[in-house]
Amino acid sequence: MKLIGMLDSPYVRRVAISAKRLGIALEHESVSVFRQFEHFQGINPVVKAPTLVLDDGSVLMDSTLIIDYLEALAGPTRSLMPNDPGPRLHSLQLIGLALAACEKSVQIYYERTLRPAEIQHGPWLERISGQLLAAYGGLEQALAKQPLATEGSIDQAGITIAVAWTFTNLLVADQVQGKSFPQISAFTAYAEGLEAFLSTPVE
Ligand SMILES: N[C@@H](CCC(=O)N[C@@H](CS)C(=O)NCC(=O)O)C(=O)O
Repeated sequence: MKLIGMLDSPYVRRVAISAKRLGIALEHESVSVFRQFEHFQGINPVVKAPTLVLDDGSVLMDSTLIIDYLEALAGPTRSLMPNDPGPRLHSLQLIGLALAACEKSVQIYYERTLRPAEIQHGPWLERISGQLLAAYGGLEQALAKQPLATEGSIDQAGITIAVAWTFTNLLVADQVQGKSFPQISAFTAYAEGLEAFLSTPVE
């Protein structure tokens, strides 16, 4: 199976890291959705990263759906998600916040880099900046109340939070200040030191 997309995408990176933690080997082809649009289109006409190309040539897109499929391949003993409904709901809530933070970071970046400066829309930027801070604020509170496990382990919520925070700090660092989010910063520093993260660097 081949994972298509660049590791500067938090969605691609969370799939690549999850696959490693699930013990699933993926080939990786780093294709840019912008600079290599036509090549990407040949693989997936919708041009969304990540795209997973299966061994029979069929295609699956969206990081959460790809991870769901990888989880099914890996089986329940290797799962990165808690099984019981209560802890699972908590994990899903954290993942939802982290994915919203990724989405808002991407929107801010696209607004700044893809739209000509003279037609950038201030109220829209203000709205998505507020949403980004709300997502990280929710995560910070949740981690302060119930820290994520460390000591060598990491689950899907942890992977997605750390990937999101690294991404936001690379792309739109001015939007967030580490000192306002000490729990998220400390957890990300821990996660980025794990082998699965170190061997999956942002391109
Ligand atoms: N919900 C999707 C979001 C994927 C996404 O937006 N990827 C970006 C790259 S970071 C992309 O494909 N951008 C190109 C486009 O949307 O045209 C997921 O989780 O995979």
